[in-house]
Amino acid sequence: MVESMLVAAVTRLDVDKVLSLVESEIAIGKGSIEIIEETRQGMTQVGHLYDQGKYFLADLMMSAEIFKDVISLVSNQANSLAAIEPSATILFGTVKKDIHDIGKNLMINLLRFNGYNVIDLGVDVAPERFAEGCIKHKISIVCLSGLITQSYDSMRLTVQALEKMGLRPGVKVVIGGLVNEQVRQYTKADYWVKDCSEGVKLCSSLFNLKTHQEIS
Ligand code: B12
Repeated sequence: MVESMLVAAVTRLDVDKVLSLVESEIAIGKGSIEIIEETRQGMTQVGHLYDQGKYFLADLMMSAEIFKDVISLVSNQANSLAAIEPSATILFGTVKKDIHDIGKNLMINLLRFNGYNVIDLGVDVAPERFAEGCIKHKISIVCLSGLITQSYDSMRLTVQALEKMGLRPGVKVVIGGLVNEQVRQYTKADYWVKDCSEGVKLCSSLFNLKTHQEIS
């Protein structure tokens, strides 16, 4: 697969190039989800370079700043579309020991844009807080985000906390971030998703609602 110019510019942490590419992509009508996904692919490359010792923590932080700039450019575009009235409530948080929140915040914004009421518990959220939140807000879908290896144990403990409180199977658990089917099985979550577009579709099918793209 040929890497897009945007993916390459994010990988190089070339902020000026990234912003000019995003502006031209918006101008030619490229969808915001596509732009966000390409930016995310670039950040994945940044992660690999960090893993190989070619990039440092400051570079990870730089990639996070670039991502925020991209989001503010594409959200100007998205805000021009009419939002839908909130319909169903989802509880969302980054699990204990993990502080990555860019994907979580993005996913929450997209869910809100698609008409959901989302309660954001923040980052480093303990399993009991998810369980308490489910009871307090009568939740049927909990979304857990996690990007580091330790987050898998936190996700598993969160599912166990829901079980202990007698909340399963009424509460469905969706995991996202750096996860896959193996992680889903380990954590005993109900679903895993690879990106935000899958995430919105999944929540819509769980609530049996249409996504914004389908409606407009
Ligand atoms: C930016 C970044 C940081 C920033 C985070 C800033 C912030 N406010 O979030 C900072 C610099 C703080 C950071 C810190 C650390 N990081 Co970091 N970080 C990254 C990086 C480069 C990008 C992550 C990101 O934001 N991507 C963009 C977003 C949009 O993508 P996303 O999170 O995947 O989310 C998308 C989907 O997954 C989905 N989604 C996400 N969550 C959910 C949840 C649900 C329910 C749903 C439906 C969907 C969904 O929606 C999003 C859009 O599609 C990744 C590399 C990578 N491969 O991801 C490393 C990475 C995650 N970090 C890593 C590491 C090691 C660390 C540190 C331990 C480094 C250190 N030595 O201190 C610390 C961890 C601190 C902690 N306790 O959490 C490793 C983790 C390796 C591992 N397996 O454990 C990675 C993979 C880098 C690598 N080595 O390749 N990091």
